[in-house]
Amino acid sequence: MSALPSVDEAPRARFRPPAVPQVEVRGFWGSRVDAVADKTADILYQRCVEAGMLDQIDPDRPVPALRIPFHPNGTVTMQMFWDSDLGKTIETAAYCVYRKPNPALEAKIDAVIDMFEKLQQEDGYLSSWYQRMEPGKRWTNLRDCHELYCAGHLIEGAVAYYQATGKRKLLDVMSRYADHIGTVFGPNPGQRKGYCGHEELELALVKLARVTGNHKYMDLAKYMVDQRGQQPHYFDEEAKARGADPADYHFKNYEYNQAHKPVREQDKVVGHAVRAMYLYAGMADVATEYGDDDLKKALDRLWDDLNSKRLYVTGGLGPSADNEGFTSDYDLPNETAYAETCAAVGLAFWANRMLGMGPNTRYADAMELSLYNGSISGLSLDGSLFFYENPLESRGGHNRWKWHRCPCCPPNIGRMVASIGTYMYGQAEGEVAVHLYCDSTATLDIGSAEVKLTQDTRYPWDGAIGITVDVAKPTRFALNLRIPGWCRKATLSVNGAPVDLKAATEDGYARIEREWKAGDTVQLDLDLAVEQLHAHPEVRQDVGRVTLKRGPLVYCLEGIDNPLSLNRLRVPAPSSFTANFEPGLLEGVVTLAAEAEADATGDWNGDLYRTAAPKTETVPIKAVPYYAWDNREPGEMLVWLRGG
Ligand code: FUB
Ligand code: ZN
Repeated sequence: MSALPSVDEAPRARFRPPAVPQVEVRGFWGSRVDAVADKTADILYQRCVEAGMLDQIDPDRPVPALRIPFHPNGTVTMQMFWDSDLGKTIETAAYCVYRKPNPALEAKIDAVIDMFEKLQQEDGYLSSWYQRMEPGKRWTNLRDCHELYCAGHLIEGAVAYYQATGKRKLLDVMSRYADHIGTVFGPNPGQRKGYCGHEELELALVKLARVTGNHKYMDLAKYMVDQRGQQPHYFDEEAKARGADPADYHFKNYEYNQAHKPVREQDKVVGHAVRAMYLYAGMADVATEYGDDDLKKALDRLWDDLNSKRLYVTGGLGPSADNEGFTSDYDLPNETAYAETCAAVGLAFWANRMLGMGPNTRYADAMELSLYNGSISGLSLDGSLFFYENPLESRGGHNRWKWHRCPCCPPNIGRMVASIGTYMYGQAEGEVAVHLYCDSTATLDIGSAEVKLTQDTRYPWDGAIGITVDVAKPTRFALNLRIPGWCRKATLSVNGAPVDLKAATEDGYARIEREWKAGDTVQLDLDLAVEQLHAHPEVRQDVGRVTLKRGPLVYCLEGIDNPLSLNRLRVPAPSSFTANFEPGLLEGVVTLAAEAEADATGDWNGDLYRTAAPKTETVPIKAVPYYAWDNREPGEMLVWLRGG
């Protein structure tokens, strides 16, 4: 379905993700996708309606009153990015109706698309906020008002809806809008030298270019990436043009939106976490498509900064609610962690796009970490309730909610889960890569042929992975299989013959290039040992504490499974833990059980303080995967446990 534009100068293989219809997902992620298809997709639509979004986009209805008051700074209301919430809802619905036909939902989405089509202006412009709520103000405040961000999410929705249903109305609408944006913004005389304060359009334009085969959208994405942070600063000029003082900015400097300097000079992940992740994802797409090593170098500096100093062990990120983002190095508070669901989803976007430049498990490890932990923690197991913040410790008061005034996270986690198959594989000229293991069947495009790969596995509960190859005729290609960075012991065989993993592995991927025949089999066994992780000593909140991890899953203790207040417990050595699959618990999870030590309280006789150290007692403890917490009765939760 997709026409991949080629850029002749690009020196290396470009790995593009398969479209959702190319991957049939079963197993662990299959049941997550089913929850989204069965529940979340309808809920998202319904909540958007209840919020009043359709009143804003439907040109046949009277212009509605403002439903969400402006922020005290006077420039922003969450209502101005309702188009983005609808864009993500359309995207989620697209993937879901492909997986499980849902004619009622599809009809509702078709009606929403009709509204957008009707709303679109002659020149292609499309924004329910600026056309209906703030007419005459378009392109006056890109810094704050999410105008191009909304365009980006509607483009992503359009691409998904086309790929999943074959219906191209929204794709045509959004192509016209992108054409319009391309006339307004760009390097030529008379064009605005702008870009959005909330990144998103960049990565969306790459998707649009890939699906339409129209390279000008890619060029526009590249332009916006490279224009960011240049002088004279667009946000300053734009503020002056609307009669505002550029210094009168709520966030004081442009680190908040990663526009403090040109992106190729940036080396610290700063500011608003979701914005940062979306920008880096767009940059990685551009670096992939243009074979741009200079941009990749900047991305690798940013990658190292995030991964060595600013990332939660769960793959969550952005500790502070003040800027919804980053603070200082090693500042990773647990109980107050903001760690927005969208930010972890954004990290999966970024990591996935770094893999466009070639398989490398440093990126896939982080993608897997955020997917299995800090992202899906944001969605209840049944697909009906959500987290915005994903703390690593709770006294019991942090619980899932039905909706949020700022509903960015529910459709973000919805679309990510429903499109999970696209993260599992990469396809390039003569090559395929398996980034994630999950029971699934993928039909991949290697240029000259189609390759079908069927994974048979219970991963992440079990590390045994069988892969069967299917090709129409014997075909030479390279199969790149990820050996996760966390795995201490792995074995690999092809058609029963062992492969020397050390010799075959580069950047954490075993590369097997040969002529493959239908029925060839690969067996990969990954050891899933229980491990204890320690944090860098500068992370003050985690000193003396450990986290339990098994394979890609980070574990936590919940009050409901444990006899004492969680901070009284001290965990024993990793080898003392037994891993048990419990089919009836939390939709089937491997739990970790051990005997822990605890500070006894029986002999305190009403004292609050005393000179004698507490006595020690032994108690059984049980840990569950972090993503599954708060799916039972509310209670305590702890990721960083006191070490033994
Ligand atoms: O501003 C749009 C979205 O709302 C951001 O990505 C989230 O952090 C939330 O502020
Ligand atoms: Zn969010």
